[in-house]
Amino acid sequence: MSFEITHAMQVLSRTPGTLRHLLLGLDDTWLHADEGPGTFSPHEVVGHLLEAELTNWLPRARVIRAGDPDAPFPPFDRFAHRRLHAARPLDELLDRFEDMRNANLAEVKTWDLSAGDLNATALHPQFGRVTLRQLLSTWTVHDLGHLAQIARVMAKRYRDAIGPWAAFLPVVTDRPQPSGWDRLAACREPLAQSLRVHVPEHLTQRNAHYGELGSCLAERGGSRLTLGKCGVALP
Ligand code: NI
Repeated sequence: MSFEITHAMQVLSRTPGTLRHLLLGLDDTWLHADEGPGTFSPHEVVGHLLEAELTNWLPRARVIRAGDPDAPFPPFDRFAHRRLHAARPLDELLDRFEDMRNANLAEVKTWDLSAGDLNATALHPQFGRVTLRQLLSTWTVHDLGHLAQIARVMAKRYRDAIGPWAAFLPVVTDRPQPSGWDRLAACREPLAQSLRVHVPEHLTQRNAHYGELGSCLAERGGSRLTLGKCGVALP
């Protein structure tokens, strides 16, 4: 289906309220559940969505709007919420997210986007040229993906409790726990920040030599380290 900005805004404007109704007042055991090391809890998803609202979607859309088709996007750290928002209460994060989302949607409305405007481009650090239409579509799908993730993480808390019904409820078996190497990859950014070292991406790929990553980190932290929140210990 083709992208319509008014239709996208119907979804984007509802996300803060959807999160508020789904999460506010829930016990911490729901809010801080996750799918294993390196994965997001519902509380972390809200912090991540807030951070994306502040530093990803509109800052990047403004780069496209400025008119240079090859201007680079500002970087986005998808783990920044772990540094910035981990200790903040959920109601505060939800309020801030809602305020930022409303402000961002109000700004997009003032642009009165034409089809030509939506075809304007800038440079994504990994994908190269992307259009404003793709960026705004992704903003919408990113919300829906994280809402689905929250529902999945919460459902999995009762995976054992539902007994044989698990066979008919794939939400409790989708996305199995990441493997060791997936965990390393997911932890690369927070790890690099917490240890103040650069961890090259190729060292966290599946085909990397385990000892290479170990020795790279050991230079700074001794012979045995735990990788940030993901809890993978290196020899
Ligand atoms: Ni995300």
